[in-house]
Amino acid sequence: MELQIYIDGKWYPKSEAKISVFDHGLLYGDGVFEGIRSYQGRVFKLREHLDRLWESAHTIMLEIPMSQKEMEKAVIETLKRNKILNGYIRLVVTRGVGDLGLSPWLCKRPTVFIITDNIALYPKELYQKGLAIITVPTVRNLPEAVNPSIKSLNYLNNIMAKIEARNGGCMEALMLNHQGYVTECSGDNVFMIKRTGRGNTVRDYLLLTPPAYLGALKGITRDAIIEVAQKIRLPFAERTLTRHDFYNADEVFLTGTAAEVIPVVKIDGRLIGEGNPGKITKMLLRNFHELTRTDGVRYTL
Ligand code: PXG
Repeated sequence: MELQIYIDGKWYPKSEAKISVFDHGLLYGDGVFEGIRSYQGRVFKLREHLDRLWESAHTIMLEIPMSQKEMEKAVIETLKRNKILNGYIRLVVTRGVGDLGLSPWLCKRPTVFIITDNIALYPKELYQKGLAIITVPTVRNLPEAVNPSIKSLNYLNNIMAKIEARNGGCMEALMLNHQGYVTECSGDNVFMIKRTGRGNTVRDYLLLTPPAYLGALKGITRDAIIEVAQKIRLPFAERTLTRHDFYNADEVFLTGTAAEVIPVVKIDGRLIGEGNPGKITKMLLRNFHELTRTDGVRYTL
């Protein structure tokens, strides 16, 4: 059976799931979206994703034409129709169909669509060996322009970064803000760990990540990792961090819905720690997986 896609209250087979060329989501990138995971029939942090979607929409003055409860039902129904227990969910709300001018108020009704699919996991060896990343020339969008905390359909800033990383032989880009401080990667948040004591217990380490206001998305996985750190009593702080701080970290990792937690072992040619995924990163990943088994909105097929 073909994948069934939700568009504005109805489901269509993938080959017939189409949006107008006059939709401002396409013409101007005028819209917002979310990427969500489900694990064993639990939609991980669904409420948090919906809150973020509603916040993004509120900032761009886009009124989502349904309630959060209705959206939750539509997501779960789409998963059920596709018989997906472990999957990826892409939720998109565009300004809708308008004319060839920018004017969003001429768009009559926002378009809502939901794609659920089986998740394309990253290769296992990435998690075992770790990733090499590279700082790219394109800086992260200024918070004073289009705030990176808005998960908008305008992803060119990140796509430029992704291209530059690939040109430099890496899969992911480390993005700085206009002042040169580390913000995040093209599709993931970034964390570092610094040993502060002898290293016998987690209390001897400090988990650090840049504050979102420097120019990062407030990642749901980022929040989940902070939650896990608190649970295992790993000290944590948000801090303004430079590339120098990251080069000299003991461990570095990325977080995102698709990637979960990916260890970083090289940045701009500098080895991080011993050049292998670190023990605190592994501990966080184990605890994160535990959280995905217990958290989230449940459904059955
Ligand atoms: N930063 C940015 C810029 C993102 O787009 C994250 C951080 C991580 O946020 P979450 O909430 O997922 O922990 C994201 C989200 C992809 C892809 O195909 C990645 C994202 C979104 C859409 C597609 O790699 N990452």
